[in-house]
Amino acid sequence: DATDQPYRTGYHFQPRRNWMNDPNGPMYYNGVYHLFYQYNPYGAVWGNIVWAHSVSYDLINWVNLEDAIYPTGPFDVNGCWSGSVTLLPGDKPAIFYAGIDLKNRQVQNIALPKNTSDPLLREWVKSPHNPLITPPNETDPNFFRDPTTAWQGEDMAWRLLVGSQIKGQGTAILYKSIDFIRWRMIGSLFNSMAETDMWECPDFYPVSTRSRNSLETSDQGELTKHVLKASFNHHDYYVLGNYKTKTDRFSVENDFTLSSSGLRYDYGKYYASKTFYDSAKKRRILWGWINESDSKAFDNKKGWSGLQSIPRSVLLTETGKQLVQWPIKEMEKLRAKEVTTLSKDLKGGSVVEVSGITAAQADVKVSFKITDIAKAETIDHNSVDPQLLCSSKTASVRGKLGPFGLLALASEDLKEQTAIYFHVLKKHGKFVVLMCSDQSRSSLTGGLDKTNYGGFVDMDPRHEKISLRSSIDHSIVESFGGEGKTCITARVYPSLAVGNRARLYVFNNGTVGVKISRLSAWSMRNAQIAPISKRRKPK
Ligand code: DQQ
Repeated sequence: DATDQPYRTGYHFQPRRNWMNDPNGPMYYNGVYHLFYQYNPYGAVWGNIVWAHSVSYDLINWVNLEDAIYPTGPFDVNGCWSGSVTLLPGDKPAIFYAGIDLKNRQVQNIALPKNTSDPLLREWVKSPHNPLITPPNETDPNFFRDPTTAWQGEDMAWRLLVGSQIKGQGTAILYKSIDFIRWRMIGSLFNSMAETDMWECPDFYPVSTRSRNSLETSDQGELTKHVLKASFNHHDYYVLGNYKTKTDRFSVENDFTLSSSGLRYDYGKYYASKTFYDSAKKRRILWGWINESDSKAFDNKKGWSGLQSIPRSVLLTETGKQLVQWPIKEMEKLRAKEVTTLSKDLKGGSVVEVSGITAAQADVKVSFKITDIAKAETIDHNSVDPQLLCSSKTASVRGKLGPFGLLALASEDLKEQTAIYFHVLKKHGKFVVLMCSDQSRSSLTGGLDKTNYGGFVDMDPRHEKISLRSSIDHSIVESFGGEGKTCITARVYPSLAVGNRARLYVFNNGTVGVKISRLSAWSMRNAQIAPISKRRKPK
């Protein structure tokens, strides 16, 4: 009931109760989308980890099935951690996952469908060869997990990566196999100069440099780049580079950059993500785990913890320098009532309500036109970390060209608000667009993590409109700046701006006016997530 559970979402994927973390082995198979995820069947905190399993025809509405993978043998008795699906020739899905074995070592195991003619693939059988990959001597057995989807080279051999840490440095180890059973270690795929924690949940896939087509994981056309994503230090970082299976060498264009001026999928809360190739719609889809920013005690009280992001399609930008992400088209089926404003001046110092929609469960798109760019404030210090800039230039600090944007999940008196906004600044003679998500006033409740997030949007505000899409869903706001070039996700727990008391505003707290070219906002319907049909009895 919504009054008891004001923070449960309407159109994000979440189980009915308990803890959820990483998305695992997403796939499209025989007309059905599958999502597995790290799940604690017995509580709202991390522990007792199994692979829960849900299926969907449209990636929006889901049916929860029985847990697919849970501890059964010495190779996974202490937990079934993250992993991926590979579609083997003859269209046979194989799950590769990290098992925590009897000695608490991390080992890599396989599970196969019991019966591939079951359209829902409800039962999975562990391979008699488990464990297939055990930690090599040079790695700590506590840092060896999260196998990727495997890809096939020109030599027909399979490759996959396992996340790891060697001598205190995060890395991904490449393995090769002819038969998908015996795996040989090749070595680190790439040695980063960035000093990081262990690389969790690596993901490695090709993107086309030419078209808006997506590529299957083994695709090796000429016009491709490869994306390597790794999760560490609380974020999902990626690099782009060239990779060919002939040499298995990955030559990168950039290195992981720890500051928020580097490439990240999302500059807010977003972790342990994974992509898959959707052969039905020929696109690559990204799922990410959005964790809570409240306390464990609060999670126990509400009985659940963790969301999945809206599935996003991923492509390379036209410049080829970064990725763009966009909520999958199917999301728009949930749009109900729409309100639209065209060509409107937004004077400096104004706050205008967007009324007529359900502001706690909405989708909003707005684009701003800058008419007086000469007024942009200059920032000339050398190292500008956008996230730090956003924590000093909050939504309530008066600027010049900015802050302007949206106040989501706001109370009528504006005491509570999650502000997603832009600043146009001049840095070393060039115009830059800063995007921020300011949680500092998101709730009157104490004990919450209200860190502000930020990133730059790679665009030219002299010629392009500055666009923002925010998908608002009770306790989550996923924002896409510059048509998906810069994404920021926030988790918030307002105390006043709850349910039909929540409001949405467009604001400009700069001294200079900007123009709203177009603003459209929609009420969003609920996605259907049907209850579990049958679950194993608690231990
Ligand atoms: N979560 C899993 C691990 C992974 C981590 C355990 C990332 O396999 O490294 O639940 O959130």
